[in-house]
Amino acid sequence: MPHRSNVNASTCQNITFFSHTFTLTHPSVLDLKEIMPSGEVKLIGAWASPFVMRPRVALNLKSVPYEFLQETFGSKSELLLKSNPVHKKIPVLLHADKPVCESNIIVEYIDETWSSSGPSILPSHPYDRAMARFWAAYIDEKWFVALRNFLKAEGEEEKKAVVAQMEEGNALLEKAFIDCSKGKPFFNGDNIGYLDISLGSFLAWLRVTELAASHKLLDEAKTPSLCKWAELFCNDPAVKPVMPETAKLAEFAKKIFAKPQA
Ligand SMILES: N[C@@H](CCC(=O)N[C@@H](CS)C(=O)NCC(=O)O)C(=O)O
Repeated sequence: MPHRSNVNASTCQNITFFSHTFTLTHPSVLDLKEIMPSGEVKLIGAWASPFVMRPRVALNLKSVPYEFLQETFGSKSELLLKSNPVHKKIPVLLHADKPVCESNIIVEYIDETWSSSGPSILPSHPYDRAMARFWAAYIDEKWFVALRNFLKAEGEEEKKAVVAQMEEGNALLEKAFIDCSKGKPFFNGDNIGYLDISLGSFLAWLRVTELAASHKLLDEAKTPSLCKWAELFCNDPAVKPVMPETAKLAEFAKKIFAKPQA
């Protein structure tokens, strides 16, 4: 078992031993480190995955130390296949070796399991919780699908149709932000919460898509609240250390979306 080094209480660090990265964040991490058996929390994932970013942000918010087990792009480890035999996808959280799958379910699990550490991730009122879950489902089922289609779209007509879909989605999310945030900086109010994590984890891919297409998808003039929110989200201490760098992600995107030569 690799040894974990001591960490200055006020820093955020990624410490890599062999192929595993240990992410250590907020001040109270030292307290949790003392009471949690080492190796208790592991996350199977990959740095570039927006879905994996969700539990990483949630674990950071709760100051839970974890071992990051990175999958290699294009292959699936035995541990992944054994831990998520239904979908065979990342992320998978292993808590005392018990697997939890599906990013949003993992985020809820983290919130409930470490309820007394850090801010609440799900809103406290049942109606607000229902709305957060509703919009998170919309983001995965509709908004993200349009973003992915934009990357794959061929020809001007196809691109125009996807841009229209994205703009419609962004307008809905701008309105959802105004309703959910109630004048506060985040969907969840004063702190990052469920819906912030759900949408915010796609921001790096959104930037890469904008660069590749030379087209602004999140437009200051059309969605001013979302643009302001996006900046705050990216600069949050729970987010910054796990947000993929745009240039590195753009390189990775080029590799995975490269068309085979005829
Ligand atoms: N609904 C899943 C989606 C996870 C997902 O699509 N993960 C991708 C990586 S970004 C994956 O594992 N893909 C491998 C595959 O599709 O076989 C979640 O929210 O966790």
